Amino acid sequence: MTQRTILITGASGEIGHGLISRLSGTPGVRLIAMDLRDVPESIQGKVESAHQGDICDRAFVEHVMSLHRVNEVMHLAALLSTSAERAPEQAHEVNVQGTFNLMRTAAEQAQAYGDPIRFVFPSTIAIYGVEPREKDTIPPVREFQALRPITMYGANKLYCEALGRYYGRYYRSLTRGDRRPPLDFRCLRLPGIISAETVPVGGTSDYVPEMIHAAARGEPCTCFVRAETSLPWMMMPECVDAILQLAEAPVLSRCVYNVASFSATAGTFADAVRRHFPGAEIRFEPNEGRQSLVDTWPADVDCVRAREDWGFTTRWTLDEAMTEYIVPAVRARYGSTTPPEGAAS
Ligand code: AKB
Repeated sequence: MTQRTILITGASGEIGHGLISRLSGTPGVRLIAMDLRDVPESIQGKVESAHQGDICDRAFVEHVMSLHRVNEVMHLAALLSTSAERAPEQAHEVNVQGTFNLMRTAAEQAQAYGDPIRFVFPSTIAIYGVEPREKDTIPPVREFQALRPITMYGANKLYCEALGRYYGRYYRSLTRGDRRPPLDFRCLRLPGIISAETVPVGGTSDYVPEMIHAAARGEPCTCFVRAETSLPWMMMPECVDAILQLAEAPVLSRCVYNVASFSATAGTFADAVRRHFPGAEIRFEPNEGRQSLVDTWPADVDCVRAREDWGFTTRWTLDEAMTEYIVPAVRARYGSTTPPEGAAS
């Protein structure tokens, strides 16, 4: 059986939780977790080894990678868009220098062992910069269009996509000869992600998960964007599916892919939340700063490439996601007593 030794950075974050829960116990898969924070016990029990440290510290990254002879990296650690806008220089350190440390170390290790390392990198819709006045009228954005991010986070991710393409395709092209490039780089541009299990921190698409979790806890919620604000979305299980589908796909001719399940406005989500949690108090009080970031992110993205090249599929529409995933899971989590939609009283 092929042995996959997967290093997961940002293991204590939202996607890290989802990925580790899904991969843990898979035959032939060894999981190595890395995070700046303490890796919680719930995760430690699911991985072979957990390391607390900073991806900006190159010696730490080298130590962990050489200790385990990693052959796959899923690099999730990053400062998200709102956090990055509040501390742009620190974001650059983590999002660019940290990513460079990982790619460079992985490339060196790949060369030492003569085997490319697969490097899976979640990018984001924040790498796009559409004209706000055209946002709702242009067709779903394709991978090569509107690459004009206005945030530090978007700029960092777009540059790291280019860095990954370099290590995966063009590394030392003048002197490499017949040797393969050291990384097998694969990147997905994620939309807003909604998890029923965890609440995001530091993102600008956090307004939807915030309203869902607040409603399930019976707390009021103030949405920081206008009700008509539209973005592409996907549920956490679909995000984990997509990362694994991409990681497990055979050789690919391209390395960057849009993925999303559906597009919806904040108001549509608020209506859906109110249907399932009739007492939900959701008010719209746009924060002009955060609104201006989201206004440059596309209302929808074109996912044809991902569907054609590696069979990307989604599970749910918004209504199905609420009924089949979000509502049962958040009710189980918070023990909400609000009757489900349509239930007899
Ligand atoms: C954020 O809001 O920063 C992220 C993203 C869209 O990449 N969720």
